[in-house]
Amino acid sequence: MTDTAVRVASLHDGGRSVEQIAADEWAARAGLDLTPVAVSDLVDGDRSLAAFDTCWWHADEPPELGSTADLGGVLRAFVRSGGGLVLSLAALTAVDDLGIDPVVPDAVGPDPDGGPTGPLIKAAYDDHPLFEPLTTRRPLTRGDTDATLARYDSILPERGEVLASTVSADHDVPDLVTVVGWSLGEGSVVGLGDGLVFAAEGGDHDQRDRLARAVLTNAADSAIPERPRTGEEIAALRDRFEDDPHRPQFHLSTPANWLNDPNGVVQWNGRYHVFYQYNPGGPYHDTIHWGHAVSDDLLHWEDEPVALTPSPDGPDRDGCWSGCAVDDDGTATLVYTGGRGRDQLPCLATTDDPSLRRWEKATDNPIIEAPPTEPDLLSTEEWNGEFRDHCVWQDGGTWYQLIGAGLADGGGVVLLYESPDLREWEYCGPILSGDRDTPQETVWECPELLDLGEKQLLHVSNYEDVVYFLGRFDGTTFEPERRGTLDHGDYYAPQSLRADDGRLLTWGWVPEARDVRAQWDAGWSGTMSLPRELSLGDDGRLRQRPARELTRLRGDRESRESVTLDDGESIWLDTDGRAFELATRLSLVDADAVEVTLLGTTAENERTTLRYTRDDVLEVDRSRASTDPRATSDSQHVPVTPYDEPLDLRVFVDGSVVELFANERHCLTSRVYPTGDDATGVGLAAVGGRARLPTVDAWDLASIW
Ligand code: DQQ
Repeated sequence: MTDTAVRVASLHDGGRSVEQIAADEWAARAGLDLTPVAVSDLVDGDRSLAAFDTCWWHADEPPELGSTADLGGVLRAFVRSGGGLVLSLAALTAVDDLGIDPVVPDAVGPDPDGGPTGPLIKAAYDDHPLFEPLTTRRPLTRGDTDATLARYDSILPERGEVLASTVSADHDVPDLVTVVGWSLGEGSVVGLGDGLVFAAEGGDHDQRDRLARAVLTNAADSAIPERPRTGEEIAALRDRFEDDPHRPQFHLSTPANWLNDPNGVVQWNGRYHVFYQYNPGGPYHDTIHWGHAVSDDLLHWEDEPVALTPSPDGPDRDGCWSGCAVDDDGTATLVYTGGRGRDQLPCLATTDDPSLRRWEKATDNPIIEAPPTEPDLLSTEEWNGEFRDHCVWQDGGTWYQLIGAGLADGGGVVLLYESPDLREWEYCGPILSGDRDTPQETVWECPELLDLGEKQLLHVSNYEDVVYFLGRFDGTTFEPERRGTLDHGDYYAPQSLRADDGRLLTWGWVPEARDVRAQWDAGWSGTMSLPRELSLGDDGRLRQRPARELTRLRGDRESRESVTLDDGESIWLDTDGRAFELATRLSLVDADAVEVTLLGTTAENERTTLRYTRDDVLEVDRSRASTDPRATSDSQHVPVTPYDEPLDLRVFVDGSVVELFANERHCLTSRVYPTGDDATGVGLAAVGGRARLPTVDAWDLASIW
């Protein structure tokens, strides 16, 4: 349809404001066929929308529906029969009253920061007809205004699909959602709570005009993608990233948008379930739901529907944060942190659905009303008390729960509770505190206590690292004997399950190491580590191995035996690709270092270097890993077994993930983002002397999707 063939009804409730007059005048200048229509005429039945393609409600103050409550029925019928409804600025606040979405924007009012600003369009939608005429994904369409704007800040619409967030001057504000679409019958509703202002100075009018024209002329015809609900619909999101070389192929990853901590990991009726912190709104951390994936063999995963969604009236309104799953006498039960305003409190959900898809939240959530008063917990501008994340187990009929927290005078702490029934909890006190020498405001997040037989392992995530303590838990306190770091790279908030065969299997969140803008443009953020088997070695130290099942992903193999490299000598393997495993045993002999090049380009302008040095350090040198300035380039290090012993190295390279295991003890997971199509080279070199590599094996690894 051409612009002039589109008939637009411009809705007014009473007199027209300066902004509405400016909008109508703009439409006339732009040559749109626009007719003012009074709400009262529509409701009284004097007027019909049948002659229109699009109905535009542009309101710089929130509409008061009151006596015009029937308007919802009229507008919904119009959309269902193929019309397009555009709700701009404060008109977006009417979605609840109009029966379009029960969740209304929570950031309503003039922009406290002023312009210039505009929609930050999701990468998946920048060629959608609503945005296609724009020349950038970040158009600064609006200048300064005191009109009332309507945006979703700490919540998301329940039914609508997020199409755009906010760009402000030169930075992205992904958590301020401004453009939402709803598909209703044959038609669509588009809400633009910000971005279109006609009576104000400033802003890029060319981009604004393109946006307004595209939305008004295409709202009726543009299929708005439904918010994905079923496992199949969620899985279909993965298709968008088929050509993304940074996308992992054999790591459990988010279908799209955002993933952080693993949650509720459990083997239930034989199947492995991994839930995870998920934001369906986009690739940024906010409005956290629980995503869900399931596997029969620990290798191949299927996407499941979102398991937990914040309840608009519940204590988890702002997010369902991390938690765990337990078996309560046959009933699968989740204990998680609900966030609302400045409170974060424990909540519970149960299911009798064997697929663990449908969960019912306890009606008396939160199950603990407030953090304890002793010790004095850290409060921040954001939180009344830093008090979250749960590790729950049962022993002799009593339930125990650990919760992570921060101390007001610095350091992290793990708090213990007990309960007869998972609902009534009694506070017992801290089992361990520490890290007082780290900067104030440290919280020990995601504590987990694991029984390794002779010893127990307690790990906490302290904003920087996953610190573990090996020692003994006597039921009241944890006595640490040894401290270490679970993984020295990009790895956080791990969680474990006890498999039916007795193994302890752990996954950690592998965050991105590129900036917010790059994550937005990628359309996805975050992946899980490989599943790892944790155990205690004969030497009383922690062992971490990639789960044994992973060898089943191995395909074509390249092997070299008894490789000796002289000083300065290097060899290149034939292996190329971005999803492979490299396993080698190496001895320094008299070399200062052995270097393993990964993801190297032929021009050598990009390469990631693993460097094993005589100082007993394994380094991941990212200084030349990528020419993209948005990627982190610092080096990461892990101390390893002394150099006079051979080092057994298993390295898993998967798109942008490099996950390495040294001597089944030391782990380092790294993120790198080479840009070259030919960044697939794998090489080995000795530096400062001779090195020996008795075995070198490389396998292509199959995709798990
Ligand atoms: N992530 C969750 C919190 C937890 C943090 C929020 C750790 O529950 O403390 O997404 O990454």
